[in-house]
Amino acid sequence: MDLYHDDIEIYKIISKEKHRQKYNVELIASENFVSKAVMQAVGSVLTNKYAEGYPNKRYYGGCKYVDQVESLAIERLKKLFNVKFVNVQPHSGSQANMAVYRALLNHGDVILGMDLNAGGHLTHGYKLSFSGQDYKAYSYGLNSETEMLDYEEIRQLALKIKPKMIVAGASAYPRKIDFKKFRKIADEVGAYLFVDMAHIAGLVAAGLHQNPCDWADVVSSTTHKTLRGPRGGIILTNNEDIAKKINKAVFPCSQGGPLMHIIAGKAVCFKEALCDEFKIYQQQVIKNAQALANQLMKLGYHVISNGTDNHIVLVDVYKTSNISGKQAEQLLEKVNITCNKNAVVNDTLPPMVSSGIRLGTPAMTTRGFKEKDFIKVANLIDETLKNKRLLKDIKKDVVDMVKDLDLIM
Ligand code: DSN
Repeated sequence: MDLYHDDIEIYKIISKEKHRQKYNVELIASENFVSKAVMQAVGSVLTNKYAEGYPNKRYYGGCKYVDQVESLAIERLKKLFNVKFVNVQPHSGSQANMAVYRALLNHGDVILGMDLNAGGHLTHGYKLSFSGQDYKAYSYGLNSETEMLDYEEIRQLALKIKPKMIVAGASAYPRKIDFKKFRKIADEVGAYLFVDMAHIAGLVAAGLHQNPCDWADVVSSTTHKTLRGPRGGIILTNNEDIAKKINKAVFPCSQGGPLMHIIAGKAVCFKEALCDEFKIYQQQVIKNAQALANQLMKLGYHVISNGTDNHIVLVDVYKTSNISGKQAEQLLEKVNITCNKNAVVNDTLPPMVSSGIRLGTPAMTTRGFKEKDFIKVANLIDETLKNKRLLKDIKKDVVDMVKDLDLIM
């Protein structure tokens, strides 16, 4: 039997989602399109297998092949980021981060991470996340003039609050992060440095951004953003003691059986990321983001920090066209451009409304977009937000840009 005959309802919904993905310009900065090989691995019989434990130390029989899969994933990941110890089992980025906290902190310890509204992540100390509830969390923001990280301000805050862990990394920050400077601050206050590189992992793997594994005590990531693998998490470190604690914090502390089909997909993704083509892809991701940012600035938009060094373009639409991020997201969805509302520095609107939109180039670069396409996308965004043409005519232009492109499925 197959899905069509077994469950026509789910089959039809998946078909609609496939159609949506094919005919939309996908600008969600944390999304991407995986290769057929990754898709085959995650849709394989490995989903049937229980394998609690680690390779050659399992709580189940019949693990000889999944041991090979996980060992390959581990070896490839170590090579990709030039690091000594890794864990490929976290089901997601948030679970990876939870394991890092559990491994290195006690309840109530002080942590210092980037404010969610400034571009940080829920798990970097937000009050509604376990990270803000189980630990005493403080946050740093951005310099309101440069709209970039201010390392001296972070240092002063760290000296004052004396965190046990400093968290670096972001979900909506368009600039390079200087992990070496974070290391210096962490050393000065005697804190662990934990880097969550989820957004930029692909850029790091391609050698285009600093490798946080060279500076941090521990690094986490997801595998599905710029890295272009299946949805999931990973943890990396060069410290053997920390590696042992991390392994225990993942299993049995916070997870049971690993998702072996996803781990196989991760292994395929790491192999792809080790190839030369991956570097060319990541270079194009950055060039495309810069083309998009420059064109939006030419059109009069306030792009946070006046540009980008990575895959993200953060635009203050409220300042430019007096519509909220929420309205912009909804309008753009009507013309088949998908993005998300996002808070900007010192946002005056509530988070569910926001002044900004976050745009990302990884997904459409995978589908073959180059700089000229992103200039066109900027123009279409502008026409939509400023109501310059009928939405149905703009939508037709958007669909024309994507209808002949492959969706790797
Ligand atoms: N929610 C993800 C993002 O969109 O950036 C981060 O986990």
